[in-house]
Amino acid sequence: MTLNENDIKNVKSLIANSKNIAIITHFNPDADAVGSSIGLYLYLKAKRKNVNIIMPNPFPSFLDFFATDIPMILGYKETKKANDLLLKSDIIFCLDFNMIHRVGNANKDALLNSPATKILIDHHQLPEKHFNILFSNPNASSTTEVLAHFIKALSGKRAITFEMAQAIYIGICTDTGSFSYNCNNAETYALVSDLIAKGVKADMVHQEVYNTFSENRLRLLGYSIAEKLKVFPKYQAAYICLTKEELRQYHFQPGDTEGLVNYCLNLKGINFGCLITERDRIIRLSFRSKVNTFDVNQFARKYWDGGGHIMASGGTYQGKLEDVIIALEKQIKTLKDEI
Ligand SMILES: [Mn+2]
Repeated sequence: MTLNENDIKNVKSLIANSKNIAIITHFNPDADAVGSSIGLYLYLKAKRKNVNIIMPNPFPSFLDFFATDIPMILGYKETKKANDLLLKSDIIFCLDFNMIHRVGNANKDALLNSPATKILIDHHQLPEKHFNILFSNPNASSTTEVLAHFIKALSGKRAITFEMAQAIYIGICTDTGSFSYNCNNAETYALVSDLIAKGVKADMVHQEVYNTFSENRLRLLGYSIAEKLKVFPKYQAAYICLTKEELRQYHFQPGDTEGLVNYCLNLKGINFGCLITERDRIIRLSFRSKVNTFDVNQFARKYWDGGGHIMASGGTYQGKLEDVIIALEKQIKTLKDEI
């Protein structure tokens, strides 16, 4: 991956001349968001910069094993502090999102209005125009992969420490579903090889990330598949819908439905999967598709006020769950013609 040389030069001098740097990522941060924030934080700290991570809301607890020692400001809770930091920063690094509103309502205006230079490091398609310098590569497996190349371009391979390597690896590993999609690029594996050489224990990371379910989470998974999976073979589609009440019964914690949507695609002949979850004030939808079938980024943009990647996207709806189901089933029936 080659990053624009002028942009790198520019960023190098911006960092050298900066006093305050903020790092912000998207609301409901996933492992790539957290990994890239921590990787960049550690890099800037090593350069003795005054840097703060603003996490819009808490990240899933399975990431605690590598993230607990890193100070973070919770944007939705410590809103004033977070927004003051955004407004007085010289540089704001925006990681793993392509639209300002993805940071959440508490921080989006401060981010938008901040006079700081906004530097995007990301892998989502079609970033908004509000960013000043972009390192955006939709072909990359993850934001942490782009970040690794960014750090290398600025300071060389040796600047990546073990802790940074681990954070980078976690982003790649989770955003590719443990190397099962978005990972046909030899360069990704060359990077992973470097990360392993830095001391990353891939087996240990895998255990921490995938084998730390609570009993409730595992039972919710079983229930979702046994009772809630709806399959439309004729339309190559399947979905799972979980109500607020069902989530409550299984003592839902953030992250508990992570990966659940992928089970729809375990079915032969099913190329489109969706998970609907009814939250407190909003209904969330996640979409997945198999390689070379449907473009769920377009689907989410068109119908559900969302977006993401070709094979993984999400959207939201404010209103009744029944209406979501009626609309989705209708859309499923026209999938082939429309996408
Ligand atoms: Mn990502």
